[in-house]
Amino acid sequence: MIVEALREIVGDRHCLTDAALRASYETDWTRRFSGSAFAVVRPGSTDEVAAVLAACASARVGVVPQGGNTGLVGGSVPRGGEVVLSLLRLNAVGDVDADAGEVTAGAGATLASVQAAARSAGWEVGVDLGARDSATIGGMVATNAGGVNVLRHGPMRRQLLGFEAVLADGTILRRLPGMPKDNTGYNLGGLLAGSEGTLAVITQLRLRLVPRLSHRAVAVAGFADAASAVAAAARLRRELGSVLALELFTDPGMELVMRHAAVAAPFSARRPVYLLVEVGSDEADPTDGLVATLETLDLGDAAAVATDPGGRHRLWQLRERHTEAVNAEGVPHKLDVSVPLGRYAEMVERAPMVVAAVAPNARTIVYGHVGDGNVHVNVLGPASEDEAVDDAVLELVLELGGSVSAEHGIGVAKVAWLVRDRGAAAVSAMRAIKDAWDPQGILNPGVLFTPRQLG
Ligand code: FAD
Ligand code: 2HG
Ligand code: ZN
Repeated sequence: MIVEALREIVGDRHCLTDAALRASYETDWTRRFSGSAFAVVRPGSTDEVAAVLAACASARVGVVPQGGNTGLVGGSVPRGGEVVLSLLRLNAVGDVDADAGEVTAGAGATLASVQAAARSAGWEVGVDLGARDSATIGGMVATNAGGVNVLRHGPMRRQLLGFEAVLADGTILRRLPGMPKDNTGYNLGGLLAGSEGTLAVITQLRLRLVPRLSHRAVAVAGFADAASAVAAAARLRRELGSVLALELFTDPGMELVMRHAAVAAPFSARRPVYLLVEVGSDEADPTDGLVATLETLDLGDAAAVATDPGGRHRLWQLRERHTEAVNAEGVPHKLDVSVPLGRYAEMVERAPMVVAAVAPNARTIVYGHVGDGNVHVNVLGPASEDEAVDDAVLELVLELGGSVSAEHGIGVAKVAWLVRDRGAAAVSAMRAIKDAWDPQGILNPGVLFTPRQLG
């Protein structure tokens, strides 16, 4: 019955029940999380999304919203028996308002497509990340994605000026004009940022844009240990107002990237820890300032600077292709966490140790957005369902006063840790919001909270 209703709404071609056609929607990017969907539906308009949700609500069928399926915490794939609602057909990117620096995009538009539109009008999107060709604007708001420019422009929530979304019962909420000042009660769009598909299905977004920079330079520098790299990062940030990105990676990670992504080393010397820094300005060229600060760091021949687009891209590949290189080695356990900057070096040094204590044969690769205190701990070796290494790393994060999720979200991967991190009162306040917006619990059951029986 429900399948017939869904076919009627989206058309036969966009209601997939055949196992082979559903497969790519059922497994996540890491291959750690998967489940079978009752059906995959691909609506082509907001009205169709509303009708799909109303049909699923009356049939009491769970719904998993899905954008580019690049999420890394298992929130975009079914747990078993839900309808996957793919937003990829809602991919229109509207005209950029070049005076206001704003754009409206469909939830299914990729970040790369919105970046292209923004650039052609002389603007830039404030958030950038390695999955730009597949990650969607809707998924990025749903996860409140961070990426490499948070220290300059903030995460997705900060880019949000308006939204359109559909509630679990099919009601459409719309507030799209995009006004930087709009104090008319609760900020419902802000609430959707980071809601991971549990409150509503986002269908359109209005984003603020940021100015395009005329000068950019990227440097990679090598250090003897994490503490000196973190100290250098703090100094670069303090002394250079033009810092756009501050990233950290280690030699084992660079080794993997060179092997799997055919990227060349930045210089002949090898060091245990590397820092990537990008500066950018639309006024004076910041390259001289960057070089002058690097010279005071006593790096010897362990430094490389690039100002041309090709050279900058080559240096960025060393950091950006870690995720893909790790995936080429196996199915990783991913712990995306943040700690106060003063504990960052300790986190980088101790993460492999706490992993080794519970899984002596595991390999730990650490990298991250050091400018935001964000560490990505990747562990290869333990079986997907063995959570001992996850628990050991997250225990360390809480000991260091950090957050168990910096930018990827809770998904299904860290549900048990949400209450440990935020406390019972905060989680029950979240649950009250969830129950008010989605009383039957049909939206992304099992994400953020332990699942309840559908109402
Ligand atoms: P999906 O994976 O499809 O979904 C993610 C979550 O959002 C799910 O819970 C889903 O149900 C929900 N959702 C998706 N669309 C909607 C919608 N329209 N309405 C309601 N809920 C929805 N993340 C970062 O933060 N920073 C990074 O630097 C970064 N780099 C990455 C690099 C690589 C190579 C990869 C593979 C991933 C990276 N990620 C990063 C993770 C991922 O790209 C982000 O989480 C991204 O925001 C997910 O977008 P998506 O469209 O793929 O969403
Ligand atoms: C990144 O910063 C992404 O590259 C992915 O957030 C992190 O692979 C990861 O663990
Ligand atoms: Zn990241």
